[in-house]
Parts: sequence; C-alpha cells; structure tokens
Amino acid sequence: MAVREIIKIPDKRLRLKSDPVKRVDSGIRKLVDDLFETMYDAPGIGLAAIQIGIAKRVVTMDLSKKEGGHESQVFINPEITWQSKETSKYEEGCLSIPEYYEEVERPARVKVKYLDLDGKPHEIEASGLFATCLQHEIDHTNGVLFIDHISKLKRDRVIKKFAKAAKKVEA
Ligand code: K1U
Ligand code: ZN
Repeated sequence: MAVREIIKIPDKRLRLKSDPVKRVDSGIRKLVDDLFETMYDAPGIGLAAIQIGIAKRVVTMDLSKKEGGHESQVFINPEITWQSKETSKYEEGCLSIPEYYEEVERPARVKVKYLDLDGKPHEIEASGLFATCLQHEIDHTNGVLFIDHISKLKRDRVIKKFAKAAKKVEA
C-alpha cells in the first residue's frame, strides 16, 4: 500500500474520461488499497482513481467521519441509473482543489450500479451525503469537477488562483 500524490487543478488529467475496468484483478485491488491509503491520509471522504493520475473508473469512499453508519466502500465502474427530480444543496470540497468549498445543487437521490471487489454487480439507492459524494466521485470518472456546477464567475476565479499557484511552483 502507498500514499500517492493527489493531482490538483489545473492538471489536465483531471479532465480525462476514465476507462471502464474490464476485469477486477490483483492490479485493481492494489489500486484500491492505494486509493484508501491516500484518501485516509489526505484526509477525505471519497477519492477517484484519476485523482492519483490513474484513468480507471474506480472510486473509494468512507463517510464515517461525517455520517454514522457507513464504512469503507469501493465502487468499480459506477454508473447513475436513476436520479430524483428533487434536488438538495451541500457545501462540497475536493482534494484536487484544496481548501475551496462551495455549495452545489444536485439530485437529492440517485440509483447507482457498480461492481464490487469480487467483480459482483450491485445496484443501490443513495440519499443525503452518500448521494452527493457518489455524484461528485462519478463526475471525476467523467472528467467533471464540482466547480463545473457553480457560477462561471466563481469557477474562473478559482481556476485562475490555482493556475497562478502552479506557475509559481514551476518558476
Ligand atoms: O473527491 C474528492 O475530492 C474528495 C472529497 C469528496 C467530497 C466532499 C464533500 C462533498 C462531496 C464529495 C473530499 O473528501 S473533500 C474533504 C472532506 O470533505 C472531509 C475531509 C475530512 C473529514 C471530513 C470531510
Ligand atoms: Zn473531488
């Protein structure tokens, strides 16, 4: 297991559409171990493989720090199969956009199908923070960031700030 570097905006890899996992093998299980290690170290409540530079549709999550009743969860090839018309708002953060939080409105409930670590298919219905976090992480697998759901003015401002910081590091 290893703590991997979390890539930050404006890294272009965050805009990639990740590839589906064809077979849940030892390589995928090692990737999941590294995702958990990196997510707990950050710390965060979710992490998608592209955030450590691996363009595969793999997501880890543990909401127990924020909400009781959940433990570590793995979602391979997660896909939203249904979303409610009703929406809810949550102040989201992102480990790839550190220390920036903004309220995002999303469907309040979603159904998600995915594979587990044994390659077994499941479909679950999620609400509350679970639904928010699943949508945030599935967005990552599609190259979408939570700032894409806020106003252009706010988005441009945060992108500019991180681009400036990255240029300083380069110099
Ligand atoms: O995908 C990510 O960048 C992780 C992100 C997940 C997320 C947070 C909030 C709403 C939707 C999705 C984070 O984990 S940000 C850090 C965070 O929320 C947190 C960290 C430690 C304790 C509790 C929460
Ligand atoms: Zn994120």
